[in-house]
Amino acid sequence: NHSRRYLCRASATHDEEAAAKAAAINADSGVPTIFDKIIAKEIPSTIVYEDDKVLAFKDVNPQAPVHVLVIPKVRDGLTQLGKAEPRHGEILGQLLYAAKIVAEKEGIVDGFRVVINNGPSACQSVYHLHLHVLGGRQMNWPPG
Ligand code: TR5
Repeated sequence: NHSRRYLCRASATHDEEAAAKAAAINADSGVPTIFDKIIAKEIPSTIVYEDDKVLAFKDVNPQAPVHVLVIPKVRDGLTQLGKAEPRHGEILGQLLYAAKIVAEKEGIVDGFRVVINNGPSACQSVYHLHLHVLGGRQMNWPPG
């Protein structure tokens, strides 16, 4: 449905029209993203956890007192969860386990939320799979 409007909050503006355009521009094109530069440490980030397969760093625009992104160091086609294939099973498990380690390190293991935004209608803006680990406040339900 190409006439659909995506009501995602853009980082630079809250204007809905600009956000809709940003969502369309950010649709999955398979090109490298800003996260590759974070993995390569060409762009600084506050790393919370790292191993050979996974990197976890603080979100630059936090939506909760704790907001950490957990990403695979090698994207291997995982621009979004919807592109997952059987070969991705191991890294998907490693990402989820890393989310738990992050929650422990950040002191929120008793109450935290893990979110994956998949595609424009879920307001995905970076097309390199990432788990949001959120906590440090009461999380509400349903999410927006
Ligand atoms: O919207 P989705 O689910 O795709 O999540 C992407 C997340 O990446 C957002 O929560 C952004 O705030 C976050 N983000 C974007 C950039 C960035 C970042 N987190 C840490 N460091 C960042 N840098 C250096 N640059 C970004 N463009």
